[in-house]
Amino acid sequence: MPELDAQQQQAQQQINELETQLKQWAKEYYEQDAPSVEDAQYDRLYAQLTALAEQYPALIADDSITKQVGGNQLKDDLPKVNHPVPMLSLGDVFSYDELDTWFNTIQKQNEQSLTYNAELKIDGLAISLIYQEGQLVQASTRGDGSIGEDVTANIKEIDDIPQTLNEPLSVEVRGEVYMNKANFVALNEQRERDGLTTFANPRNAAAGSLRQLDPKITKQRKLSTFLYYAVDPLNSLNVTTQSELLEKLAALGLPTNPTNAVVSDLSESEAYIEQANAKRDQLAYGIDGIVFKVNDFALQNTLGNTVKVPRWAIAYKFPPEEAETVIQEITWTVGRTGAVTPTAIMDPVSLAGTTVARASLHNPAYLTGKDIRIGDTVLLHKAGDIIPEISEVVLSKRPSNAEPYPIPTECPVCHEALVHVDGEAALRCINPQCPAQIQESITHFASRQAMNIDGLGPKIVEQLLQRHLVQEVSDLYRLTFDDLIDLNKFGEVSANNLLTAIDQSRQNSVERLLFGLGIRNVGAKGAKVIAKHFGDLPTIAKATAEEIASIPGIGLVIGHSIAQYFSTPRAQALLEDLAGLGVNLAYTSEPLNITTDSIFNDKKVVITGKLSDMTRPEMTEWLEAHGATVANSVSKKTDLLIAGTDAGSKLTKAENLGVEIWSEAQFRDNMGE
Ligand code: 1X8
Repeated sequence: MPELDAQQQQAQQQINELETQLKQWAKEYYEQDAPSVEDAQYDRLYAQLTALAEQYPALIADDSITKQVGGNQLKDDLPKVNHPVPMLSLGDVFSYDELDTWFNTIQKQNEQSLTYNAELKIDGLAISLIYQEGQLVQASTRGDGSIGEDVTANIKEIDDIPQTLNEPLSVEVRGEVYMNKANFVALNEQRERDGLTTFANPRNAAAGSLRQLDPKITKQRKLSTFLYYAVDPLNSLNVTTQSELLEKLAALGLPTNPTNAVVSDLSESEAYIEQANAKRDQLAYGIDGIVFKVNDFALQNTLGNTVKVPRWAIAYKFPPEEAETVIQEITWTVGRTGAVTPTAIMDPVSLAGTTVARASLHNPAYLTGKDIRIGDTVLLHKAGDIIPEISEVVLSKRPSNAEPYPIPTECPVCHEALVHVDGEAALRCINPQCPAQIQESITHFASRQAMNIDGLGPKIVEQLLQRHLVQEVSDLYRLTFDDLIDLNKFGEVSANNLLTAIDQSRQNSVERLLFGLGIRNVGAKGAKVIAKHFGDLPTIAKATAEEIASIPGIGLVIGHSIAQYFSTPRAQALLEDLAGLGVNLAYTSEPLNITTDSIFNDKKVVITGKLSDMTRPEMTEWLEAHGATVANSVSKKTDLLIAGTDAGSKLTKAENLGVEIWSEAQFRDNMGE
């Protein structure tokens, strides 16, 4: 290769950087169905790269992302199918000027004036359906354009795709499978509750729901479809234009999008775009642009395709819906597990149909990564058209006195020092007396597997705390009839019932109390083994970590947790207090064999993602203590994947293999089982 001059060298470096970034994003988008950036940002960088490629073609490598068809990577596990007629992507334009240029290029190649069919560009994933003599025989994804994935079984679970056409025709039709906005929001809410990673947008949710091995999942996810293309429509369906094709597809019983129009010039196209954009927020599904297609199929054939895209169609991409606003404040809330999370409070601004004044900043690393400061002007977008998120800080508008935001060192509620547990994104308040957590710990104390105090749920605990009737679990044993009768919705009967339930819990065998104290890593079963071994709580409280860990099935992690807990004056005082209140501190239950009794016994478990309740070594130790084998990679033999936040390829693989997947919260819930 000849020497590059300084300018070429600079261009080469820029090209390399763009290629690396774009390939990373493409991998996240196509392979993992989990993009880390908005489409618009990808498009922006991609446009920079194609501009450089035009200027310096010699600097573009053969494996450049600009030379790859489709771009989709294939998942290993789904069977492959060939697309004899490649499934192409679309060229795109981002302004009316560029659209006009495209119209002119097409017009130049033709004598007569022509028309275009304008259609909505659906935010979904491309599929191909093959019908033989009217029967659906194969369904596949685009894949890399030439080879896709066989998703026939999954597609059959999509309600609006008919297994049989209204006529016994043989035809390959193509279109878009998508998830409507309401289902997308509901799915993400459910996944959040389950502690699973959420999908970035409806397209990824649709892809994740279709590109996996279990048709039952596809069925649950409630996907929908619009079809808009047929292979060789002149012969297979006897239609001559795109607008006729859409009518024919509908007549065959296939789902088509009703919003399409024939246009003949730029001004009609602009009108269609404006109309579509105006009703975009009211549509049940996400769209990200408008597709214009030369309407006449004979003309389409004359124009043909480039390697990557058809010459007879173009996608006009909507400018990203963005709004600018100013950060007023960053607030911090203490969650159930003590995780302290930041929220940006902003000047209210209208964005994609709603007024937005808050956006989650997820965790301190996110906040510092984006270097968001109070007074900063930021660009907001809605992830998946729905969830407000900060795209970027407008640095040119940063006030000169804006300081980097100091990550709090104290809990906003109790002012104790916050900790950053190794390997965790979350910042945590570990003060057991933090009011935000006391409510949780008292509720836990009363729960069925702990002290089993019937009728003492979170709502009542909240009232007891608000009225300062209870500050510590031992205070429950000081409650009187007069305290309770004043609570909301309490009468004589409920007050007496609760008092009786509290009183009865005094007699519990001590493993319930040991579990109920909420010591980290101590589950109901572990508590029972330890209680049985030592006989009573005062003896446990004096035991060293090593002594506790010497019990079969109990490791050092649990040993240290317990020893540390009882080393504090507060725990010592609590113990004395409870004893004085007549709470039983002795073991009175029947024996129990932990390891073989555990549901984790003989199970192959893999841990992935960021954990917040315990560290990975702690979880591993606990699992091993309960008879499980903890492995590093997911395979068909894996029984269970425990996925923290930001889980990546292991989660995808487990989903594909149908391996049982638990969130960290589900794991915690089962530690006592
Ligand atoms: C992609 C899409 C097309 C249409 C709608 N939504 C899409 N995502 C359409 O033609 N109505 S065409 C297309 C493609 O060719 N890659």
